[in-house]
Amino acid sequence: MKNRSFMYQAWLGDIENKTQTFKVVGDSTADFAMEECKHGLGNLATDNGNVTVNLATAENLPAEGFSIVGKPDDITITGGDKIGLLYGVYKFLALLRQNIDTTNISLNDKPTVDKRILNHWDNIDGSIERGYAGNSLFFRNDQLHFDADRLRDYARLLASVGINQICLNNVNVYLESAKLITEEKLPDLAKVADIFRPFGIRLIIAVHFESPVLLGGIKTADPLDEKVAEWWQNATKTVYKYIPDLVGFLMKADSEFRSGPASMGRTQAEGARPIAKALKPFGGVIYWRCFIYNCMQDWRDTETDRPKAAYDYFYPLDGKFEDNVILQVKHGPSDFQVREPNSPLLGAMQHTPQNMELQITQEYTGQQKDLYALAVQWDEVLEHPITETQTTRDIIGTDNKIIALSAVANVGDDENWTGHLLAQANLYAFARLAWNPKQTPKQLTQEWIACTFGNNLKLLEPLTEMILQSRAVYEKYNAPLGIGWMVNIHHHYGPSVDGYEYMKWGTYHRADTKEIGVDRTAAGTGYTTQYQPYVRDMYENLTTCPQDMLLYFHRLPYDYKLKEGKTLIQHIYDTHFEGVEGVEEFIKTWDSLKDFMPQVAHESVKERFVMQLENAKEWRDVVNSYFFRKTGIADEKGRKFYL
Ligand code: GCW
Repeated sequence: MKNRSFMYQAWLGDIENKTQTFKVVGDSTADFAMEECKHGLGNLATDNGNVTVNLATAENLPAEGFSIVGKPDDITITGGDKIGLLYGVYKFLALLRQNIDTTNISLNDKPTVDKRILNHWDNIDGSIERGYAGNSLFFRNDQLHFDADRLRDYARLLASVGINQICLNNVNVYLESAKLITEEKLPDLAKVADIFRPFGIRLIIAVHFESPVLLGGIKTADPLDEKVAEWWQNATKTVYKYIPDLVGFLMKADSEFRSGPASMGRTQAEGARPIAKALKPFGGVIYWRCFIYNCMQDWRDTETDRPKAAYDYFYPLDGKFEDNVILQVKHGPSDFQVREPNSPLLGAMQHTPQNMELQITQEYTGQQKDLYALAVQWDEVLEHPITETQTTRDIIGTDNKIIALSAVANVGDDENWTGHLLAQANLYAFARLAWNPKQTPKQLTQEWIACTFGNNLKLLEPLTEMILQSRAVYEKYNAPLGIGWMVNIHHHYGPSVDGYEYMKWGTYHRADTKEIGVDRTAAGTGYTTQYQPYVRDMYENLTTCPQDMLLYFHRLPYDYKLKEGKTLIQHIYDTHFEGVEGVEEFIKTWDSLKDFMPQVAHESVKERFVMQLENAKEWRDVVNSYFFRKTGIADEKGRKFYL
């Protein structure tokens, strides 16, 4: 069972501590925290343990915050409230897991952001949109369907890293999932809420804009129609009867064939209003997604530029939303690509709170077959400037512009939760960043490794290094210099340079025999002008535009000389060879780590690396051959291209 529990429990697995046993005691507020503490300690928790663990709450600490004070024979964990205490307990267990001495320890912690959210894209039939780790933990055959024990483990896993809100159903809501806000499905949904509640995790429900029509039989979903407003009020009342602590709703409207206010000639602010008003008496919020663009573009149309869309739609509406509407903005203006700038909408609005959306599930980043350290990418997202003196990280926090962080989950019912065992590090990193966005990718990666595999330096150092490099390696064999896409259509795994080039989704690289890239400067599509002056100028200017985003902002000839003196085309050839070599190195490193973990863990990751190597080679060969044929420019190193 040890191996299974290793895979299943992830970083909350068994603690081996040879010198200490623990007697857990607590005041009346500590009941659940005590249970969790004993559960985490396993055999080390006994009635006559040599270290006493005292659990209590105290009003002088902030909500969700905690302190841990250690003495040789006793540890006192105090929470600002029950949940803070629970977080303190998990922190203590994590310290033990990492073999960190808790004698004489003294620490205080509290979250920077009070809305730390996971969005599942689970369909009610049990499948998962962009899911790479099995089927849904929550749904089957148009019903809620779950293993309560496993859900409790999942709740524990999430609470142990501080997640406190979760949306179970996909933002693409269809008829059956629309019914989650009706009496037909609410009793079962309430059971899930009951499982998550003691862990401090509250539910969000993704809703359908046309609900009044689909579920209420009303002729229109026009947000200005009184019957529509009344319908939302009644529906919301019913929902809160079953789940009184529901966070609120999540809406994807007017996006990728989902209906919304625009189709009725209304603005997004008008569209959100009746729903926001219905939620208000219950303290509920609505997360309103900003992922809106024209997905019916003609590739010959060079005026329309997809990255401009969200800003164009939403910026003029600043101040027009109800105060319980939180705009959910994807971090980049494209769509979770390997490399893109931050959305100019982030931080631009003065009167409208925002929720920055990240994607943990690896849709464009290797689909949990390829290793990809999202923490590295997110660090860049957080460092992205808003002005000369302010970064995105600076505007995150409960009293700031970005008041919430959310991410699309990478979890399914696979034994190890995430398909690729090492992809757990991404889930871990997101949650810890939502708790404290100041943590570095290295800290987060090391912590996850130490919690999962132990802190033997012979494992910790090479594995940390490998994980941290994985983003760069993946990027090398993918679409070059920030141009994005070039993936197989629909499923988005593997290369197809022209896959989306002539389709309607607005994602064009526009490569011809001479040039590649999109001119998004003021002289081009004008996208750069959506940024504040400092950022606009940085991207506008070829010499200050970060090299890895050159083709996102500029259209350049293949013989354009990059900073290091290489031509653009040679850079493409070289990086694609280097990417494959990087994966070969990973495999060597991984092979050398065999003795530091259960066989089952080692083998499962090895299988993924074999797939990754195939993928990297295919990218190398397809991309290099494509550009060689298109340009006729030979590789300076005379290497053979496969195709
Ligand atoms: O680009 C798309 C993804 C869709 C997803 C959408 C979104 C849930 O390919 O699968 O739909 O983004 O974020 O709404």
